[in-house]
Amino acid sequence: MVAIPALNEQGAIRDVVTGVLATGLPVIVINDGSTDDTAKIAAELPVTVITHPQRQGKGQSLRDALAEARKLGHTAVVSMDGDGQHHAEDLGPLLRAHAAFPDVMLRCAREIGRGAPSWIRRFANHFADFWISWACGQKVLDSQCGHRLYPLAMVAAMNLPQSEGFAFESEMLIEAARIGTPIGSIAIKARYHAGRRASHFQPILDALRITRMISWRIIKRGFYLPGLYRSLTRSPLRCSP
Ligand SMILES: Nc1nc2c(ncn2[C@@H]2O[C@H](COP(=O)(O)OP(=O)(O)O)[C@@H](O)[C@H]2O)c(=O)[nH]1
Ligand SMILES: [Mg+2]
Repeated sequence: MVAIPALNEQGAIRDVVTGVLATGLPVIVINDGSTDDTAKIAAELPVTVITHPQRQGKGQSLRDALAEARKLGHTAVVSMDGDGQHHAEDLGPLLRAHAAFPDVMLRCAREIGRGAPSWIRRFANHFADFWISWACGQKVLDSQCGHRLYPLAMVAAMNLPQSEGFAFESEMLIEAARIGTPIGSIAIKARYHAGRRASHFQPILDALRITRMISWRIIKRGFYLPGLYRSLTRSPLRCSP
């Protein structure tokens, strides 16, 4: 099942959803208190919709999607942004990688034609990758990419992170690694569309939440120096089919 968190995505949600439905996969849209026409558009499409009357954040939206997918008996959830940044054409390779590596938590890593729109975003991405890799004890590529595949057996085995907003996705990687899940990626093309709405990522609040969560995780493990060593010396797990 493909989960699409959406906060005010009236401009893109229809195309994103129809692109996924064309692959034959079922879709769940989590409309997180949008104040535009996102709810109306989602209701017109053959998808499951979870509606939050008020914004609860990307973390809660993904937790709801994981719970719903488990209830419906699915074995994995693919998360995909609702703004058109992720493409349905990457779903085939992602699912093939999952068939070959069913126990791996997979992410799409923007490795082909990488070049974030600004140097500050590029720096922030590398900075996040370094700390998250340390906390995971394995090298994690493009840790901030939200196009991922969560095996639900893994989700059932973990203490589901309760962090808010974008920090949830970072903590999922760290908690997955803590219970022994290999973190792998497939290489996808980076796509940045110009002239789109401003990011919902709040540079200070979200970066602070993520930094606080990661530091606490590392401190709790006594600075986890073996993890730092492994993250610096071992190659990342690449699962491209
Ligand atoms: N449900 C929910 N989705 C959110 C929230 N903030 C962002 N998103 C969704 O998460 C995805 C990524 O957000 P975006 O602002 O594009 O972040 P960026 O791509 O990192 O700049 C999009 O599909 C958004 O609609 C939120 O508070 N709640
Ligand atoms: Mg985006």
